[in-house]
Amino acid sequence: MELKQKNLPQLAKRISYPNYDREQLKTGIVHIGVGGFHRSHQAYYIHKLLEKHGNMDWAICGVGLREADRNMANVLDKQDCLYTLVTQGSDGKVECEVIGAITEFLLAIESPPTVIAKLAHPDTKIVSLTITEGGYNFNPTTGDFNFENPDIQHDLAHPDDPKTVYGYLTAALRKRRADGLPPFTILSCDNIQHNGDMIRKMVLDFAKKQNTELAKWIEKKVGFPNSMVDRITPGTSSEIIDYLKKEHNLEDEWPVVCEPFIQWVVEDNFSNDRPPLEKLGVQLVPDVTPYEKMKIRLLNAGHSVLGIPGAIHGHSTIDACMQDSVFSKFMRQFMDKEATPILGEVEGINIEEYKDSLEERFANPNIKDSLSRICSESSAKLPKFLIPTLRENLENGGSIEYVTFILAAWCYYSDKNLDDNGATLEIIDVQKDELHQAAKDTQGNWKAFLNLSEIFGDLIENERFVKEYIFAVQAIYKGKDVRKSMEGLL
Ligand code: CS2
Repeated sequence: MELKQKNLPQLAKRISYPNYDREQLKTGIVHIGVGGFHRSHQAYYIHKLLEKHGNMDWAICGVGLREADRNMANVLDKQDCLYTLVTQGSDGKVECEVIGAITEFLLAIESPPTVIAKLAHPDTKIVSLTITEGGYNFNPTTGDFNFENPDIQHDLAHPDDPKTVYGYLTAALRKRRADGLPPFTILSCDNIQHNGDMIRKMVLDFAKKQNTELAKWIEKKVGFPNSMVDRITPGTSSEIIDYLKKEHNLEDEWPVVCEPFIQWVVEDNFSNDRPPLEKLGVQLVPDVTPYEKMKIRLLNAGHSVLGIPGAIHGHSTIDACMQDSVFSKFMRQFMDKEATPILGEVEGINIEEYKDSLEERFANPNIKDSLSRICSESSAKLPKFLIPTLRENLENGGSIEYVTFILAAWCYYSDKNLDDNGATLEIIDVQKDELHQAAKDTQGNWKAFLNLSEIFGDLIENERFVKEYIFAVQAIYKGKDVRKSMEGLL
């Protein structure tokens, strides 16, 4: 049976589906960047709101800005924007729910004016984003907005026919202002510390170039709450599509798998109405800083710490790394010795328990979170997840050997494209070629990779770090066994 609104009543009892009238919903949220994570996290919270609290104003309209979003557009179009969320517990418990919170999806390249009109519609109160760590268009060394990006140049020249998120947001805000409407809140849900402050700075930098009056209005009126989001969501595998077909006679072309754990901590700084998120267990706090730092520096960093050497060793998933005691010990020591000392107190959270819970979540054998997903776009992730920890420890005289080892392993990974068994590694990174170029001279010049100043800044001038880095990179290249080199640090 195809997943469609009209077929829902025929679903097997074991699958729950929206009990609310989707026809009656209003779109309060436009979300840019609908992938697995948005569908397992924010859309799930909103689904619960619609289901339990009968609040009909908060349906989501998804927007895809890239050609690559066409698949999502096609699938959601066929399935009345419905999809199945399959929650996999570590005890083998599986829960399947059809989520109905997304009611519309717009592929921006098909019709920019339709997207601008949707964003500028009076019902739209929030524009949320998951555009990935690399999607913010800033120069990692200076932190400034990158005006050299040709799409940005295009958007400045064609304000009514934009391509980038900045072009869309400002076009819609301009229209709202002209129409006498209040602005929407811009809510970033990416794994970037101070994600709200970051998107605010970028939007304002862009808007100032375009229209100073508009920029002033945005500065005064638009709320950009910082938020911390969390739910491990691996890529969708063909196994799960087959499972739904076989077990439940349900044909869903793009279901989402996730873990049971879910968390959202948001600053209560909305410039327009917001849904009563507190009723759903979302934590609304005055300052999200300690939570986001804790999550990014432990969970996201922990993923990269397992993922990069794990891929080189030949592991294929995070849970496989966790079953390997060298990897799980290495990760815990990284957390204990390098990440924890710089975190400080997090109100209401016991960091030791938090780390224990991360170990359990990572070890969930039913979440086959692939290392190719974890290692993808490391050039955008590591400057957010790991390098700040290194810098802070360099400043404080703290331990740096674990982070440094991972950066050295990343060099090897970018250079060789091979795992320790000789199998080719699939590297997914927009900077793949630059990374390879920098890494390939390592054996003639052990520091070569550190010349990537966009990523490493001035670290190549730090004597203590460079010494540690050369030690690690030589051990990895000469030892030809990354696992053994890790063992040497335990
Ligand atoms: C992962 C995240 O992309 C990554 O490297 O660490 O996607 C992680 O699974 C989520 O942030 C969990 O909330």
